[in-house]
Formats: sequence, C-alpha cells, structure tokens
Amino acid sequence: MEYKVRDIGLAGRGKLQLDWAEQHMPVLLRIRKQFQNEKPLKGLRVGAVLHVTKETGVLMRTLAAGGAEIALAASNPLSTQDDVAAALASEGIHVYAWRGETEKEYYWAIERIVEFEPHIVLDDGADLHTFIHQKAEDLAKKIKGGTEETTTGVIRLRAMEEQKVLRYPIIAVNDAYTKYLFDNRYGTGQSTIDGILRATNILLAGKNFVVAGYGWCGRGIAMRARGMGARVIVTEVDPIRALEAYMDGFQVMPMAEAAKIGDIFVTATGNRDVIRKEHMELMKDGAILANSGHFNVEVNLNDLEELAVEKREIRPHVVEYRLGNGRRLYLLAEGRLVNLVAAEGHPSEVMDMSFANQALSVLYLHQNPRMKPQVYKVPMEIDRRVAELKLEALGVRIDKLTPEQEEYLKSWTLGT
Ligand code: 9W4
Repeated sequence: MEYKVRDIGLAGRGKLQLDWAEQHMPVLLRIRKQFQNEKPLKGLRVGAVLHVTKETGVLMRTLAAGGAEIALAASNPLSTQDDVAAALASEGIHVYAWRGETEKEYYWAIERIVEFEPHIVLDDGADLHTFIHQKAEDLAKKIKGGTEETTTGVIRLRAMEEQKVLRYPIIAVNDAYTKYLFDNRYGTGQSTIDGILRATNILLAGKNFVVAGYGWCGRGIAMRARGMGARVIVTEVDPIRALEAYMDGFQVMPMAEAAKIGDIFVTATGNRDVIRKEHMELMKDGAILANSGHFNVEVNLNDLEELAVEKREIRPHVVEYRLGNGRRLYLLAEGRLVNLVAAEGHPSEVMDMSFANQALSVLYLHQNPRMKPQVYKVPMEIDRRVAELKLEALGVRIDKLTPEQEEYLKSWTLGT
C-alpha cells in the first residue's frame, strides 16, 4: 500500500498549508537547495514517526529533495493535519496517518514504517524506536541510526542505552541548543497565549495572569503575557528559579495567595496537582484555568469535578464549572496542552530550527555509518550551522574574532 490518509482530495488545501509554512522556514529551504543540488540521500529509505503537520511536511519535502524515499506515520493519534497528510501522499511520500486514529490504527501505521525497512528512523516520543527494539529486532540490526525530537523520547532512549539494549545510534535533536533554547520559550510561550486567546477572546491587558513554574515554558509564557499588558504573577517551588522570576520583575507568591487574585492561571511545571481543591475554592468568579505542561495532570480535574454542581461547554475548548459556592471557573482544552488543542503548536519559524537539526542529523548519520549504538548530542558544527543559517535568513550579521583574540582566549600565561 502506497499510503493511507483520511481523504486524498484534501491535497490541494494541504499544499497551500505547506507553501505557507515554507515561507517561514528559510533554514530548511536553504538545506533543501543544497540537497537538491547534491542529492546526498539518494537511495536512502527514511522512516519517520512525527506529528503530521505542515512543518513536518516541509521537513519531508526537504529530505525528499535530497533523494530519500520516505514513509511517515503519526506520533500522536490526534495531531495529524489531514490536508497536509494528503498533500504529502500526493507528492509520493508513503503517509499512513489520519486525525483520530484508534490505538490499534496508530500501531498499524507504525508497522507500515517497519515494513518499509528504513535505513534511518526519525521519531518524536520514541514509540517507533521502542517498537523496533521490541518487535523488529532484525530490522534494528540493519538500521544505520535514528533521531529523537523530544525530551520524553530522549529519556526513554537514555534508559535503553544504560541497560545496553540500544541497537543503533540516536542523535538527540531535542538537546541541540538551536532547539531547546528556542522552542519552549518562544514557541510554547507564544502559542500558549495564542491558545488562550483563540479559546476565550479575552483582553489580557490589566489582568492578573498567574504562571505556575518558571522553566523555559513558564518564562516564555510570563514574558509574552507581560508584553500584552497583563500583571504577571509567578509561582515556584525552586528557590533559584523563584529568585530569577523575581529579578525578572515578576511578582512571586505561593499558589494559595495567587489563587485569590488571579484572573487567568496557566500551569507549566511538569508536575501534578499544581492547582487543586484548596486553590479552586479560593478563586474568583470567572477565573480561567489552562495547562501548558505535557500531561493533563497539572490541574486536578477530579477536584474540579467534585467541587462542581453544574458544568457546560460554553464555547469550543471552554468548559464552565459552577461550584457549590456559586462561583464559575472556566477550564480550557480539558486541561490538556492548550497551545496544541486550541492553537497550532509552535510557529513555523521555531520548528524551522528543530527540523533543520533533524535534516542535517539524517545526513550526518548517513555519512558516518560506524557510530556505536549510543545516544549522541547533535554535533556542535550542525547546531552552529543552523544558527548561522537562521541569522543569515534574518539578515543579521555578527562579528568574528581576530587572530589576536583567538590567541588571547587560548593563553593561560597572561594574568593580572
Ligand atoms: N498535538 C496534539 C496532541 C493532542 C491533541 C480536541 C481533545 C506536538 C508537537 C508538535 O501533540 C501534538 N489533542 C487534541 S488536538 C491535539 C494535538 N484534542 C482535540 O479534543 C483532544 C503536537 C510539533 N509541531 C508544532 O508544534 C508545530 N508543528 C509541529 O510539527 C505538533 C503537534
């Protein structure tokens, strides 16, 4: 079977999406041009399990331009853009993905990738890598290498490396500077605000906006909320991060205090029960709750259900809970990632850098066939190249060290 998508008739619409994303992904376009000229991936079969989005489509087109044959399945049953899947299928990529797959269908699609016998495998969350290691050991021996896009996936793969069961080298794209320093802060930061605004259409100016957690996501969200005129409050459990938030100019206080005055609450901690019964009971009528952390455990949904006497969906992605005390709380996106459910995830400009690391890592694995089965960082030359290409595309020039400066930095004899 060449492909399986929801409706191949959606291809025209999908191409428009891909063309739009391409406008905002100049680094991948530069790499594509180089690939087109040199065809360095000729004869290579690439198997990918990624979110089938317009940005992923631009990466697929880039690898195809290098001469690779590609099979693509979804890395989440709900994240596929059906029009993009159709467009890619119409361009000769073996796509097995549609929005709303059952668990069985999800693994059926992953099996199609295995059947394709890829030389190199790209993954987001490590479901493909673990599937190959558990159910396709013969293939694992033949694979030249793989990449992994996310923190969660890299953690799983490092555990496999430690237990000495990893069978092929993995490049951890997630850990590239040009990925992790940008996507959580600028990508999640902006798209979380975007999700809240699309779902609610509220004014942020003058609102008390509470951000739980001051990691990269929390920083980005706080920074952007402030930019729109909100009065931002940060809650933290880590004293160093709390101090950073304070010196960045945010109010810092415990959730039990913030709960009484917040208009909007966003969790971005990676932990559970960040907003729970004791906080909900203190909240003002009309308070809005959203989550931007990976799992939907940061707002305790059981507590919310227990406190509520009535509940209704008041608009898409907004559920109103009327509590016993008469106040109304509004939960966005069922407590799931609001930036993905109510908006479109990271903007293309951010994915440009992550996926440029993916494209160059595929080339690196292809050109370095004797790497040991370990988890590797993205080579520094790739990371720097991605930053250079992005700066170039932005028209930003930077300085170069003089030979004297290079020498000065290397010398240890010059003292005070
Ligand atoms: N998308 C996603 C996941 C769950 C989900 C309404 C409730 C992650 C990274 C990238 O996980 C992703 N659940 C939904 S919609 C939805 C979407 N609903 C619908 O009912 C459940 C996901 C990476 N990425 C970007 O961020 C931008 N381009 C990309 O490739 C994509 C999607």
